[in-house]
Amino acid sequence: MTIAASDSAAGAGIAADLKTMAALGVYATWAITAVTAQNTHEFRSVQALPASMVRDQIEAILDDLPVAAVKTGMLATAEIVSTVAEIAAQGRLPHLVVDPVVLSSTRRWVFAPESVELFHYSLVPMAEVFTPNLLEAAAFLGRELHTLADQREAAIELGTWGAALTVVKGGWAVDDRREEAVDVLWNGNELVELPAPRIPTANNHGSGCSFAAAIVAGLAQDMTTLDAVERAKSYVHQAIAGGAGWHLGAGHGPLDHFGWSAGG
Ligand code: PXL
Repeated sequence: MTIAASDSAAGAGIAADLKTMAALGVYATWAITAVTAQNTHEFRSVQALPASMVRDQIEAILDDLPVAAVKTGMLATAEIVSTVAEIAAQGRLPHLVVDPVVLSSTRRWVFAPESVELFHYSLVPMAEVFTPNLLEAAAFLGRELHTLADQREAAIELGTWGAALTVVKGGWAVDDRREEAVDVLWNGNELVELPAPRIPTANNHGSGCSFAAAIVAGLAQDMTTLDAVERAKSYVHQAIAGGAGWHLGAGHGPLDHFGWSAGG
């Protein structure tokens, strides 16, 4: 299940989640938190649903379907964050992956500022995996992150928020590793770095959503957390490579979700 918002251009949000989960062989359900009006270069408006409607969707799914893993994406209001955290605290959201959607790839703020505390103290402690990108990590920590060393420190500090595994994604490059996208993983004990060559393309809209959705798919398939993250990295790398030459819209186009193969 994904708890996230719709993107009218179908590059990010629930569309990215559904395509990713379908490509990796799991059945996706969703609870929609908000509707956004956007295309590949403009984020025009957003309308959140009432938190009670988000709760209704989540409970309708949980009361009927065998939910194996859950992802959160854009949780448009503080009320929605606290509703989701409350359901998680009841132990009803297995293998929870929290992708903190703070900024879209068009750099527009899509996060309720008062949600930061709720994330820190209520939602992230329930998470198996927490996946901020560099900009989100910087926003959460209140300082800029410029180097791979900064990124490592950020993973360790955000790890204290309580997720079993914290992944600070390297899609927004640090200054000293421009040619690679290095994801830094911290499990409270050791740091693991997953590098991938950076693909020169503007078609990266929805890459963060797709990464978290791919992790959820792996957890639903009983993979270990590390295996699920490694496969997600490979999946997103291939999906970006597959769509790199596409010309869809004037801005950040989508990924190719369906060209993936397990062998690379
Ligand atoms: O990529 C983050 C994201 C998540 N969810 C929705 C979005 C975006 C970015 O634009 O629109 C709905």
